[in-house]
Amino acid sequence: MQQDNDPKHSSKSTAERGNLNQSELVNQGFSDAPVKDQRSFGEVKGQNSCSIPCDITVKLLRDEKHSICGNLQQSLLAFGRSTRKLMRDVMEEQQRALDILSSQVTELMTKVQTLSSEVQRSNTEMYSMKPVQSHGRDCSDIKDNLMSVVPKIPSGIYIVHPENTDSSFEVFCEMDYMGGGWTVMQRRTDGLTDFKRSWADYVDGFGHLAGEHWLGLKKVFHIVNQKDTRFQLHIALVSHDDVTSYASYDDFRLDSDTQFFSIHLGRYAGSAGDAFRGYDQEQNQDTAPFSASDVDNDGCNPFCSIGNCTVESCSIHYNHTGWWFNQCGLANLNGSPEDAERNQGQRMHILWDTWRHSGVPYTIKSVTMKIRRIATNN
Ligand SMILES: [Ca+2]
Repeated sequence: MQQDNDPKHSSKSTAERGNLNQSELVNQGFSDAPVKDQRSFGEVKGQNSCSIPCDITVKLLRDEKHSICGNLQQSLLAFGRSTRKLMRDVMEEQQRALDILSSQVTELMTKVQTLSSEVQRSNTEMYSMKPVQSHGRDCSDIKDNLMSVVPKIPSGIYIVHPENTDSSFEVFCEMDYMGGGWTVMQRRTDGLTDFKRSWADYVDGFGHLAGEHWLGLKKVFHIVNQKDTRFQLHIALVSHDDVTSYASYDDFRLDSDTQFFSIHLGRYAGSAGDAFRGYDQEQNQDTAPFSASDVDNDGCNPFCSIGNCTVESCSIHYNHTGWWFNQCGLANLNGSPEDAERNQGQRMHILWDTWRHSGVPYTIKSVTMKIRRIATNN
């Protein structure tokens, strides 16, 4: 009680109360209560004890509030800055990774380009190894020229330059078969080359010389029309059950393109029958002009009756192949070697209808047409 009466003590406790009031008011200051209410609160509570004028307290509190808010704002700003920096760092890191990746891709692309140009270069070198000079006028001429120099002449692709022409071209020469010197003008073995071709293709030739091909009517014309030469034609056939046979003509030549490369054949010899001439004049293809699916010289005008079919175009009837058709006839060596069924009335297969076994035509799986010079007595 005595302590309470001590004015000093009393004033200290008043100050303490004032401090207490201040801290209470600080708590209040964080509330959104209007300043006016705070004043009335201070007035009520500190009517006898408030030593600091209330408006100063309010000002102090307001300043403190502003400083806390300022600090908060600063912290928020700093947080925002550090977040942005973090994001920037992450993005920079990703960009660096991307840069490394893209440079690796570029490096790989360069390597691929180098490799492909390397391959191209070696291919070019391989092709440029082929001789550019012609080896002779045709395969018989090459054989005659090389015979005294080389003990054994290999079969393969040679360059020929027939007499009285301004063109050189590649041909396949068979140097082993029946004495050699054969220029291959057609080969059908595996069905990998498409023989459904236009007139222009049959004139120029197509396929691969080492495999299936048609040398081309123009090139064959140049070879067989050289001065003081005669050519024989040899047709070698193999059946699906590996029986072999042949048909040979002791003279073979073609007319020029203005006569649609009409075929002219000499005497026949062989084991496969003379399918070029057939059994009667109507089937005879000797002297017939060449036909293709887009050039019709087949003698079916307006149409022929083949079996149960009415045929306007033998080429289309025979799977769009080119041949010296005459009312179609019994020969078409440009058919397919595949053992395929007849398709929609079309005849797909290689045809040499005079080659028969017990009256049934052989199914032919491969054929080669080759020509060779005949020694002339002039
Ligand atoms: Ca016709």
